[in-house]
Amino acid sequence: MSSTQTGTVISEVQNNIGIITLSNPGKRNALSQSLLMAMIDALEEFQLQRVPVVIIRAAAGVKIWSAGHDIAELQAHEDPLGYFDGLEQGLRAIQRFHGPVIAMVQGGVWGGACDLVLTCDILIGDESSTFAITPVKLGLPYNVSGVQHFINRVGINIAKEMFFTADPVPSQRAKEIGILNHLVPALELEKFTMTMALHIASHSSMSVSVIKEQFRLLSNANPISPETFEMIQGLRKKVYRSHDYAEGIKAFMEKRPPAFTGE
Ligand code: YXS
Repeated sequence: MSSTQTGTVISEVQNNIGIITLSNPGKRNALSQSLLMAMIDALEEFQLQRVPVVIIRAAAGVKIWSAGHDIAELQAHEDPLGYFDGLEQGLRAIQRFHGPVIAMVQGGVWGGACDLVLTCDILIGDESSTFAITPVKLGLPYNVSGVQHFINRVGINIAKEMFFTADPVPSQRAKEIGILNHLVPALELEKFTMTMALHIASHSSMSVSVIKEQFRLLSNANPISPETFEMIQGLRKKVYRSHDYAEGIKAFMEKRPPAFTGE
């Protein structure tokens, strides 16, 4: 078993299964540019080593799996989720990895990290896992592909409730609405997840890989007209140029509730 610690991520291979452990507890595994680049590097290395399945996890027993996008890296008046943003690059790296990426979750998953685990191919959590998508708490506009991820995963009505309330969805409800593939007792979580990973790895990796790519292409097959895309981008620009977004970031950094004005 080889193990590499790159700053905020530990990557290792166990029985030919790749394991990426988010490892920045002081910042609640916030998805900083450096953490995301380390995750992408680990996936690229696993791809080169022809590792068939990858598990993304946090350290055992954490209360927060990931606090989402690193708010300290968000810039008021700029698109927070542009195509080349680290989070978006990370989500695409997960989608394009040649084999299944399994998210193994204990603790709270917040904001962009919720998009990340929903972008993984399989999601397995224990009773402590919760899932919250939180742009409205920061006055932030989510992006087209991100909203689509949620609609694809939980359906439009549940996705609306998640986005509008920004409330953490507890594990039992997450299982009921399809966020979790499996809800497993904490003590069994690691064994259950590794057993599934090894089971998938025992099948034809070429067949699995091509079927994963078919899912990616079909789930993205929602053509919208250039005018519709430009309208969405225009609406998003109003939000990320707003007072509320600047206030959302400032309030978090000052550790106080935001004073939104709806402008
Ligand atoms: O004060 P220090 O230096 O110790 O740092 C504190 C927090 O500032 C830091 N931290 C973060 N830093 C950057 N980005 C974050 N998202 C973030 N979250 C936390 O970590 C240190 C410990 O935080 P603390 O004391 O609050 O820990 P806690 O255990 O009491 O509470 C854990 C959380 C996760 C409940 C709490 O930290 C929290 O509510 N964090 C923000 C969660 C959130 O709203 N995430 C969304 C980020 S924006 C995003 O992902 C998308 C763009 S969107 O908004 O669209 O969803």
